[in-house]
Amino acid sequence: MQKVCMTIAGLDPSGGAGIVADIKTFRAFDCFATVAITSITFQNTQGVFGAVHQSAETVRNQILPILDDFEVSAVKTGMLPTAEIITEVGKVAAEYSLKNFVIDPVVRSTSGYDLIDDDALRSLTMDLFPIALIVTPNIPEAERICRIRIQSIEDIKFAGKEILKLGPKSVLIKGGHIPLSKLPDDEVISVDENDTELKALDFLFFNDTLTIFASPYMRTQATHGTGCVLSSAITACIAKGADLRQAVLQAKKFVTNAIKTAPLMGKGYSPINV
Ligand code: PXL
Repeated sequence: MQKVCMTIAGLDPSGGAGIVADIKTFRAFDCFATVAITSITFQNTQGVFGAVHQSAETVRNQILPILDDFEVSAVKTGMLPTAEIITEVGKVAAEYSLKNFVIDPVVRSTSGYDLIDDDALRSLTMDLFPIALIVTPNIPEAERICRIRIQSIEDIKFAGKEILKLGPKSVLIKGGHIPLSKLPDDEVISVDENDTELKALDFLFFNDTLTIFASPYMRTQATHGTGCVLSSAITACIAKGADLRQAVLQAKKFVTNAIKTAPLMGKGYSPINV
């Protein structure tokens, strides 16, 4: 039986990120995709030019009929632009005892557009992080959440522990923004056998253990949607019963391959190949 996943996220009409990327990813993992749109953004591979956000009510009204009807095995959130939407998602999650809750704390687009205001970020960390199975910030997001600069593996370890204190069961800090040539001493799981010098390292903090996932660092313009695809791949794997480490490993393999095989499209950051 196909598992049902839900994404609560923004619409990127150009198809590279947001709910379109999530739907394609759920499908690639043989899950059934359901969605609630939080915002309609205006963008292409070159930039984000604006957005019209939904209200708390319209987000709730999209989600409830689905939860009343389907057994939803896992839920992910992407762009949650306002505090009122976040509070509402928290209420719905409590009312329906939503489990397997994956939070991609989307803060800014690849091209540098702020997708969430400060009030919303506060509400995200206070109201939603405590119910998350996993939170998946990249380096700039972890910096904004912890209000620190991250320049080393020590900084990443500090940030991981700080974010864990906000209440999620686990944290995955995606290190792709700082290519590293030297691997740390901790356990490292290699995602690709064709290892290169530079690594993109992702750091999973879970159950008092740090697991580091290494993949070759790829210099490419094809990065649009990587965060959305990774978190929805994790969501799908969790829905299908994988444990957290397995889910992250499979999701990371999927994203690495999607970056590697992406055809260059548009004039800016190409969508990855889902
Ligand atoms: O990749 C972050 C992201 C998430 N969701 C939506 C987006 C973007 C980046 O542009 O547009 C809707």
